[in-house]
Amino acid sequence: AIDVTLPGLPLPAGGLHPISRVLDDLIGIYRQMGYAVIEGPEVEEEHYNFEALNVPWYHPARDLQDTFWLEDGRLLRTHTSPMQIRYMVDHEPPFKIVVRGKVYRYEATDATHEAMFHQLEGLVVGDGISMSDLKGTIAEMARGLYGASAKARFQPSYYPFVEPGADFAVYWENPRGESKWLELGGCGMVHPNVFKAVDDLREAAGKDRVYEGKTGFAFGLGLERIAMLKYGIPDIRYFYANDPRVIGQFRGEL
Ligand code: TYR
Repeated sequence: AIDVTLPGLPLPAGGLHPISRVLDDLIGIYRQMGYAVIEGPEVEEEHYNFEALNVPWYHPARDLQDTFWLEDGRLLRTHTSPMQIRYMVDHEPPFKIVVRGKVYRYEATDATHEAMFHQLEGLVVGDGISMSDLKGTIAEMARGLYGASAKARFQPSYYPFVEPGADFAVYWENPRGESKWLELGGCGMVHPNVFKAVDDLREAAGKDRVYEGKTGFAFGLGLERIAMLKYGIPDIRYFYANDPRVIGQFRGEL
């Protein structure tokens, strides 16, 4: 006989991958600031991944070693920045967007490098957008991630698609009271050559040139480092090895 009053067995539950969790946190922070969230193609045209972003053929970032090329001349995007171009060709300012997605680099893997990883890219374009708007935005993200006392720091850096450009770090304190500056990503003011490349593409598509004279900022960061630190995951390769001893720890907490 069946005792229908016995409690049932728990159903096996899935769980969100640590990268999904970090992404959800970040997207929540940016939605609160009024950003739209978009995605784009992982197979990309060379022109969008490089030239239109002011990365000429002779730039070291173009080193063929870093890029997965397809036989038809397209490539796996090396960053989410080509979506800056695609979005601006299709939309007029003002706007605030973040782009989420996978990116690919042809390089040896080790504890901190994977051939595929995730980025979140931001782009804000309008009139009179300044570097202090950018800094306030990154500081707001830092507070959203690490609490009200979190700080953000900028250091001058170079990316062809911004001028001036910077790397940003956030001050991070863990529950044990240990703290350090965590380098998260790059950012800067959108380079005029990028706006020009966008207007050229728009003109070729029969659209108005609306970007020359606008101002904007952009930023890009990787999600894996944030997740490694947050969840104490020592090796980036663990995220995608599908080892149940790792991902099983994220079960049942949807
Ligand atoms: N695309 C850069 C990278 O992958 C990150 C970045 C994004 C830097 C936007 C600056 C910027 O404005 O390394």
